[in-house]
Amino acid sequence: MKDPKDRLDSLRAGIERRNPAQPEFHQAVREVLDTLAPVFRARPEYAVPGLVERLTEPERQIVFRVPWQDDHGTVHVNRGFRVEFNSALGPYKGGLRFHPSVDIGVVKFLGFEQIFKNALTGLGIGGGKGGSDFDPRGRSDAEVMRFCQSFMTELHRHIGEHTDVPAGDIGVGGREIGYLFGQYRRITNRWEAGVLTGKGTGWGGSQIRPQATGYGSVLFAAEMLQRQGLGLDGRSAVVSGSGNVALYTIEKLQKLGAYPITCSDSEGYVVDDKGIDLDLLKQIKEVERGRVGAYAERRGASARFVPGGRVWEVAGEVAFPSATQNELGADDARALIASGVKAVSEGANMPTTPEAVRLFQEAGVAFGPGKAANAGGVAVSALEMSQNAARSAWTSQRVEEELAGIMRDIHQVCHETAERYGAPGDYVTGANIAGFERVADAMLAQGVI
Ligand code: NDP
Ligand code: 2IT
Repeated sequence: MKDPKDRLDSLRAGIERRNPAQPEFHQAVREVLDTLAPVFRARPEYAVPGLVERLTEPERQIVFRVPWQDDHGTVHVNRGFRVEFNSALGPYKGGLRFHPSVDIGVVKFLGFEQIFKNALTGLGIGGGKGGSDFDPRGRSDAEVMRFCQSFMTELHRHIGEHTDVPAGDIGVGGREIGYLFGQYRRITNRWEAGVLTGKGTGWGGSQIRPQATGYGSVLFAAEMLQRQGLGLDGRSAVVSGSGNVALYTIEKLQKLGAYPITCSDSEGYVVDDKGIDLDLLKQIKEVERGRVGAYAERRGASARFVPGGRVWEVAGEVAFPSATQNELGADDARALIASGVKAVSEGANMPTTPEAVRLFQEAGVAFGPGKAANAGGVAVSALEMSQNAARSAWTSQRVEEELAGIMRDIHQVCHETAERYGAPGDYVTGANIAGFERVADAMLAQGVI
């Protein structure tokens, strides 16, 4: 029999041939397949022909036209996507991303990651992702509303509380979920709260959902540090991004006594020697929808804005890439390692390039991959679905406790799985294999579909 490593390599080559011009999808697939050889050796039942082929081929891919009119009456045409990747463990679940860089390859990479992440939560959710190349930046509320209504006019026929449950991601937050939910309700004439998550708390949303991804990423970092006998208290932290995930990463770090000193957007980064003033940053980002450059202008002498730079130039003991894919490369990793970084927790999806991951691991830096470290967001989405199904609303305290328990469990299963397969401390291998085992077991039990 062919060695599993050779077989996985030739499967990967075939996947790349069949899906040309999708570099992010190739990267996400490769990162998973490169860690699976030990599990194929130990458990030959996974080596059945067709399993990996099915796992890497979405169950359904929907691409549609989204026409809308701006405030001047000009018509724009965007492209909408929903990739329903795998429903072996539950309804497709995953966010919607509105960003000009979105194409089918990006949505497929995110959907593929989501399968394993959602499996790690243990909450019975399959993997999916969607979005559009629409750029919400600089658009009025009315324009965003018309875009969301047009997007949902097509999407509504594909989703449902037992079928596919979208949520937010880059460019999609509470405002967009509101407009999307309104249009879904109008078209279907149903109060079907569980069709979307990330809703407002007054109309079916869960407490702590906006905070959950960032909070969870910090909790995951705390677990990794604890394994090394270390804590977060008093540690300097570098955080990238200034959106939903970054803001609540900073908030949780401050609550746990750490000292976040950076944030960023696509124009550059801010470093604040006194530590980020979160009220000011939230005012600029959440209320004014402004840029981080404005933070430095208003904060005074302790902060400066570095146009075009990357936060990883700043020394920090813990690092939280929380903006977008491939934002932390090999040179950035070398700089962080030289500055003495102890742990890296991926709040974003695939923000660290494969070479940078390898450098961190070789240097003995605890590295939490996104599919484990940022799973708190989708986990609380699943808790929102539970509350919707029971027509109940949990307290913040209850949701926070559940989130903490889920992040602890995810850390534990990743750690144990890595040890079991001879890779102690390698959370990438642990997360990929633990997620894979859960999905593969369900797929094998449910037959060739
Ligand atoms: P937001 O839209 O709230 O914020 C995105 C942030 O990342 C902004 O600061 C944005 O800057 C920056 N950014 C986005 N694209 C780029 C780019 N191409 N280059 C440089 N900076 C960029 O999104 P979220 O905070 O929700 O998402 C951040 C990351 O976290 C994404 O990878 C997402 O997939 C992941 N994630 C999100 C979850 C959630 O619950 N929201 C759950 C799990 C993961 P700018 O405004 O200049 O574009
Ligand atoms: O990448 C992600 O996990 C998300 N954007 C959240 C998905 C969700 O369904 O809450």
